[in-house]
Amino acid sequence: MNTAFEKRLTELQTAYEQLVTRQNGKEMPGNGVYDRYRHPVLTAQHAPVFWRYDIDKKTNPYLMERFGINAAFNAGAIKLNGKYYLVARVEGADRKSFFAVAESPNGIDNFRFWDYPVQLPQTGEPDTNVYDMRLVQHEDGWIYGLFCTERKDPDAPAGDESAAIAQCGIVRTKDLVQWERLADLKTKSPQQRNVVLHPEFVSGKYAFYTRPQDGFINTGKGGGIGFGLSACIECAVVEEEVVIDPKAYHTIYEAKNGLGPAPIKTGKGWLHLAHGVRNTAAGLRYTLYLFMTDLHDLTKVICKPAGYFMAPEGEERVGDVSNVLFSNGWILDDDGTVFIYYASSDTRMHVATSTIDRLLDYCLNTAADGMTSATSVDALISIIRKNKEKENLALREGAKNTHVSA
Ligand code: M1P
Repeated sequence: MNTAFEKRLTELQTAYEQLVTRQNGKEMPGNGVYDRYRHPVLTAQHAPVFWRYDIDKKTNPYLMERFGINAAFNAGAIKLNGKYYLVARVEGADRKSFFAVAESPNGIDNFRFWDYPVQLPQTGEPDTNVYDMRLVQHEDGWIYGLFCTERKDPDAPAGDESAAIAQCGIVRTKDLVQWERLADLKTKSPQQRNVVLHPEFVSGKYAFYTRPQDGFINTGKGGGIGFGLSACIECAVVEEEVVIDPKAYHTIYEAKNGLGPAPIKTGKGWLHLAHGVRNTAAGLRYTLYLFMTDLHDLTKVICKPAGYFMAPEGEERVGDVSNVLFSNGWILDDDGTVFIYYASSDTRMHVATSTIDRLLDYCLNTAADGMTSATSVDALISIIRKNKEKENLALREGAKNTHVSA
């Protein structure tokens, strides 16, 4: 007999299947640098029915949601054995984030969460909340996951229930199934978020990109993307952080910035994706930008186009923390395609695709920020002038040809 329970279950399962099998397509015409896609690739609704519901008529006769999922965002990304994986920050209705692996055959749609979320091993000091894993296939043979571990600030004044300490947790795996927890990264900074492991050894050491900051939200005197080395990964310590990409007045990263995924090695330098934050009357605005560092001197920025590479658009602008784009995962495919996984407004995951050639062209041939309105106008005028000269030349050629044929 098809009871209300069974009918509702069928409806839930049908809606889920429709969502996870929905085909994605490029939004045309794009800007030539990258292509956005019509649908998000991962959302709270991608959580399987058997996560959210106790599917038992006896214990859940109304088939109510027993575990609410609020959001799926800020995912690390990796391709393994021909499949595309996101290790997403899944946030429950209880505000706790955890990691869950979602798998797709093509990187742009059909992402499905694995049956179980990651059961993250703990250190002696348990995490209250964990988020934003950066996955790195390191040349030492391990896949590392660096993430933010957050715990209540023990020095918070009585009554302050929001002061927290953020630090960098480290796990490693070979298969995204078994995870080994290592000691948290130690640096001199009171707070660390957005820490990324460089994929290669540097002078025989592990190299970290950091984001030193004084407060949980505000960077204070700290901030900027830092860089430092550690001889050991099992008990990683960065004694000295050099800021390689500082925050700067009147830019899209004037309040703070942070590295996204691990950089991609190219023939022309290391390609980096980062987020920049500025303050506005409507609150913080997070956008994404690209820059490159020297192949041999990782602390030397060799090019950095002005402004943002991607900013929130349309529905991306709205969510739990509106006006935010954040990325901590990208995949370089064998054919040169780059899958850029980004989250919008701390709510959902999207993909944009480009190619390594296009991203290099963008980085190497887009004007840097001249830091004043006048230099921006100069940059614009040089493009207009070039186009006008070409247009005039074409008109002159056309007139000549008409003259000759007449
Ligand atoms: O809410 C926007 C982002 O805020 C933080 O990033 P940052 O440390 O650069 O300010 C992180 O909590 C991130 O998860 C979040 O998306």
